[in-house]
Amino acid sequence: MQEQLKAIQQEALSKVEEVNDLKELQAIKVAYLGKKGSLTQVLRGMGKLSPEERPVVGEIANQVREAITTAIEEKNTILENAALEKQLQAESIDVTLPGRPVKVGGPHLLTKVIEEIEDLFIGMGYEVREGPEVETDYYNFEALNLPKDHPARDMQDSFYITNELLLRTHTSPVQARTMKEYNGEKGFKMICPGKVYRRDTDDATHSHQFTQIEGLYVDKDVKMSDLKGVLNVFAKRMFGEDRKIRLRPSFFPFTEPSVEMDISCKVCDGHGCNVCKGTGWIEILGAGMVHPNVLEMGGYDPNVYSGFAFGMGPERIAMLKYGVNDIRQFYLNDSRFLKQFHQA
Ligand code: 2U9
Repeated sequence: MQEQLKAIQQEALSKVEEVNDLKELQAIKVAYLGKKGSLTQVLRGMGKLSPEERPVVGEIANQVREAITTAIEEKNTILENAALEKQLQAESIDVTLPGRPVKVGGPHLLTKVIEEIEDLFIGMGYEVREGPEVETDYYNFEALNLPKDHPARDMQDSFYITNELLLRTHTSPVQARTMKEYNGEKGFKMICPGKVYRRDTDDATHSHQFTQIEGLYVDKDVKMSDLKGVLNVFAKRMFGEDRKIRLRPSFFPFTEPSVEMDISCKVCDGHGCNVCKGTGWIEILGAGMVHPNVLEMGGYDPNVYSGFAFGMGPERIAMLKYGVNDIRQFYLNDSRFLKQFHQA
């Protein structure tokens, strides 16, 4: 049995020497020292030994167990350190390496222009209102003097959801809702920015979804000159103190009289160029005095109250101000296009 014990020790130590994997090392431990281990097996035979032999063999058996246990623990430490070192290597960060560029975003050009216009009117005492994009036919059309069979409805080809619900074609319904809310009790000034939808084929100047900012000022004795004054301030603040404005007669079902406002062309300073198609003027927005029918439907007595309204397309203003020649660029989310305006 002593030879057996020596052989087991030899065999175990050489296996421990060769092994390079913690799991395999664990398996060796079980194979030799475990309940069914070969050393344990031999020791079960000690009962058959003579009383003289037992302490000798017992001592050798303990030495063998000690030697195998120690060798396994030392090898375990070596393999664990090697595994840690390997992990540290794998996880080591070369701090001298350049960092990954963190792409910093920025406000979308349209957001910037809309906020610029909002700040301008907030500065003139206007409140900013928002409203539902899924609108009723009443507030999108009827309340704006566009009864069911009115031809102008076709001008605003619409995405109907049901006979009574559609994607709003302008933000005017929000003004109509606000009038209803104040219900002729008091005057107010508001602007309403937001997305609107028209069944249009997208091209460089048209998009089925675009934004609008409309405004409304209702009070006693609001005059056309008030409108002209506000539009003049708007034009100069948005496009430069040197710009001149011009109001041309126009028509909208919800305003009477109606005008379109032009600003003098920056490129040719009004002398005529291809940007202003030789006119020297660039059309910016539409406006007018609120139609008495619209005041009435809003709960305002047109003999007591009057008002002016205006409407503009922020995409158009951004295209003019930043030289963008295709409205679709605003929606393609092409970072090469968008990041140009981060510092603008
Ligand atoms: C109420 C009363 C009157 C809003 C107005 C315009 C003129 C206008 C166009 C601008 C660019 C539409 O997107 S666009 O093509 N809008 O020119 N909008 S007056 O008039 C109102 C609105 C609400 C209760």
